[in-house]
Amino acid sequence: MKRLKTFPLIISLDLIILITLFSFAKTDIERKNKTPAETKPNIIFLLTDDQRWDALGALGNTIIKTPNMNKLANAGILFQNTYVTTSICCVSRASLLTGQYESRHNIHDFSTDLSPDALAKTYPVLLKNAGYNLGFAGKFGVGHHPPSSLYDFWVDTEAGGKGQPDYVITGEDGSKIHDTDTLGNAIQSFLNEFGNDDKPFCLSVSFKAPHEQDGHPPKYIIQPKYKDYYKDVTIPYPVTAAAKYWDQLPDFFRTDTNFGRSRWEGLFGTPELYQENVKNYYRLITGVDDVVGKMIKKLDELGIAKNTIIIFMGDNGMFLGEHGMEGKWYGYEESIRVPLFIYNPNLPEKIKQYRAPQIALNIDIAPTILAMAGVPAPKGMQGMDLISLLENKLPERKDFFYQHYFLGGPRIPRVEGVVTRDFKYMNWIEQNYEEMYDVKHDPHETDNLTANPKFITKLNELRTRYKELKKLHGVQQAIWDKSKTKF
Ligand SMILES: [Ca+2]
Repeated sequence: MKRLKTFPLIISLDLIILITLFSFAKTDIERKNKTPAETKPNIIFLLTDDQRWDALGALGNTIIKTPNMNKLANAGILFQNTYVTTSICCVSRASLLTGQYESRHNIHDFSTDLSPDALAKTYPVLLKNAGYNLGFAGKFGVGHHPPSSLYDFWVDTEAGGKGQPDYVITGEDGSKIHDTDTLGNAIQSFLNEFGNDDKPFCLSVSFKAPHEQDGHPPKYIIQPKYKDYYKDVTIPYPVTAAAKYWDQLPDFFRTDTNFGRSRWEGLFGTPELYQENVKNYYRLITGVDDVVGKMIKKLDELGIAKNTIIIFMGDNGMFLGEHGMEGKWYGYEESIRVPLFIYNPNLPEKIKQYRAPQIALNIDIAPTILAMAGVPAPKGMQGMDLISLLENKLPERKDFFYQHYFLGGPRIPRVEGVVTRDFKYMNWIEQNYEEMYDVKHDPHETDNLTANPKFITKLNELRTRYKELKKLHGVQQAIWDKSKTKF
């Protein structure tokens, strides 16, 4: 009787084990029998908020600790000259999703949603249509009605389109959790649920770090475990923090109403504030770096690291005291340059670990992701597939159009311009005030060359190019006037 009783149990356990083994083996065989070109890669797109290009060890910063990001950056393609076409969260994020300039995606403020048509042509939705599981965690940052229903996994830290998440949220049980920890947990949950599914996945994560918490004054709210990081270091002042560089800016710009100046006052206005707040900005990035480390570990544990592409980028840059400012928006390097690396172990050896000097833009991300997934990019995308660029299948861009219209002067004077690898031309469009810098020899943009007769040919050349690009990508005054009131 005992035997009879236990026999079916043994059989059923064996069966369960066999079925389990078979199903694992089936997935494994299905994937292994395919060539890399047939297997869709998993894609993880990590976006930090306001991380400037050089706030990364791999890009030459000797103070900040970003060991995990460095590891990926050094094993992947590390772009040396990555810019955003508009340096503000909502517009840049819409460009990342759509691969389009502001004038085409029409997101000029924080409250406008992408239309259903525009949404259908964003990289996540196109990947979903191609059979991907879709995940999102963090600050979506475009409009007040983020498209959570299109996703298989959604963790929203901005309370459904509020605009900016709070760094610290109190859970139902009264415990407090930092945004970076929330997103670290979300990544682990997503990978547990979708990491080894039959379908590939695309996970986009948008950290709040290292954006300041808005308020009067704004603050950087760090995870307490990082409070002693950098405490024995003195952060050197940047070259253009000297008062003369703020003083040489035009009168219309040099007001206390200018957001860049008023935030500087509250965050960097004294040497003590400067030390503490730059360190806090670095501490927030180190917090993200730890999340990246845990994510890499998880991908290894799940055995999917070799088929998972990791893209890391900042949504716009940040002045840390340069030209007497804190913030972004304007056309100077610290504001418009961001970090970017693409870790893709399946790329050809020749470009896999390339230090790419070419100009890369936020509008390139969507077409690049789609190309790596073997999904055709819609015609309306204006960016380029960066992998094809590095493989010399596409010509390198010589310049790009920069534009920033939100709010306008005196709070955020409007600016447009042309950026090349060597020179930069900016026009403050409300005043028609021009600036031109030889960024190759004057990387801190200290010497405005517009009145220098030696550079008149270059100035005229860039003025002509500016007019051409403005026709293609400029936004009409009637449109930006409307955005004035819409936060
Ligand atoms: Ca931002």
